[in-house]
Amino acid sequence: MRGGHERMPGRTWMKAAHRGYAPLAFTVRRGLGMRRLALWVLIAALLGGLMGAVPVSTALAENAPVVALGFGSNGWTYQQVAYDGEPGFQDPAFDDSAWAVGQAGFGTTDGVCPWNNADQVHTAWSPGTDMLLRHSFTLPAGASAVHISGTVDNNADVYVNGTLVQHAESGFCTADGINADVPDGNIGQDNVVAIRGRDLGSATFIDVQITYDAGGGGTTTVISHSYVSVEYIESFSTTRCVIDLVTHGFRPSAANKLCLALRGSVNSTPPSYLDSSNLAGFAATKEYRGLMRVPSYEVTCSSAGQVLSVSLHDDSPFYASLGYTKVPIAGVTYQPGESFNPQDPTFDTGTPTILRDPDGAVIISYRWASRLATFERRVQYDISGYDAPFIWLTFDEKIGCDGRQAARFHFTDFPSTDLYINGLRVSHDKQTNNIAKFIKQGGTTLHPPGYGNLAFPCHIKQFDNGNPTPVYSYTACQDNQLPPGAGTGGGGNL
Ligand SMILES: [Ca+2]
Repeated sequence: MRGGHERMPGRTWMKAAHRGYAPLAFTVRRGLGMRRLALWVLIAALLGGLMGAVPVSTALAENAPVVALGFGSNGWTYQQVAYDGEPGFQDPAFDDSAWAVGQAGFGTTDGVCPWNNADQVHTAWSPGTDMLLRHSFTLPAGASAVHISGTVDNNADVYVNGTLVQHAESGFCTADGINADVPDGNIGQDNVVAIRGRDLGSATFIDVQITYDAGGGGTTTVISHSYVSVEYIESFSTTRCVIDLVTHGFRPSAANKLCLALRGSVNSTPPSYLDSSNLAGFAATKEYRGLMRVPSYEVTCSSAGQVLSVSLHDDSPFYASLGYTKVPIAGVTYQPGESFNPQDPTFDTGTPTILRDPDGAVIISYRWASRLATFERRVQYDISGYDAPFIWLTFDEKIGCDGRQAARFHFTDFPSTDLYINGLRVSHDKQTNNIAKFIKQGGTTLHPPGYGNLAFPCHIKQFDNGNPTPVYSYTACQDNQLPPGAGTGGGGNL
């Protein structure tokens, strides 16, 4: 399965995950045991496809400063002048070819201050003069937070690329008086530091180092899109429902009761825009059977294309709800949908799985399954002899260090499902009219809460790079056919 995650042309990108779906594409005629096996195969295949992947730390690593020019460096060009001599020496283009070249620190070795000794002073600087120093230094692309630190006796004007970044007055034997942050806008790859050290008498000394933050050095950041899915029951024809049920073997009285109850639990239509700004408000209406929001993530990659970290880009975290059964008795009440987690703990965990793929990508996955509230489910069973199946949705997203993104949704054909990207509704799949088929998927055994049958797989939709038009859209359940390419790794290019 690893092969499916290697860097490859779009069509087969993350095809291993697609193969993982294939075993779920079974037919109505297969039994419960086969369906459970198929689901197990699905999950095993998905996990198998991610073998070698490891959890990603959600904390950005702190990067230690990198030394661009150390204390005691060689290669300084220098000239000792009278106070204010050689104006313009700080210009990067200044011609210092006639200057001497020496090693820092510069100063006296008379032992006046702790650094006035031959260990730290390598080039002489006479008291009562200005010491002009120049040194070039190179930074990698993406370097930031350049910092100059050091000690001077007595004063110093510090320039980077001709711009004054600090005027230091250190007094007498004061260490670390040079402490300058260089604005990122002042630096490039090739830079010149120029310093006018000024001594006011007695001992002299100056030595500095230059550091930078390589945290951004060569790294790239990919911001993922956010996604929302909503399941809800749309209005439908009760007559057509009854005909469908009776045609499929339900007693007319049972068909009538079931269709009326279902008709009474129709939800309002979800908003056309749904994102973090209005998600909580919509969630509070309880007018849905399932609701999930996958937030935007920030993926930082090394220059070599490997994921360094994943963090939440949004101010809103991941959200998932199993929705509510709307019960129109004595007004309207909303009963929480049943979770599939007791039967399969990989569902409804509340937290998406975030894995780092060896090919330089992040895979974010979540799956939930929800069923009629327990009491209402027992009522349905008493009326019809069928338990209710779990509706479900699986979400898999791949965010590549190369900037490519893909998100795939796999979900049932009942109820209706709307999908949103960055708040905008991009997809609407109306619930099937074949309600009898859906109900029968629950099987003729009344299961305990949290256990039972998953509804059949149906819709597969994949969106690439936030594009509202799916690159892959397939409905397999209407005629119980396999998706194209199922079992061969074909299909979409997640
Ligand atoms: Ca002095």
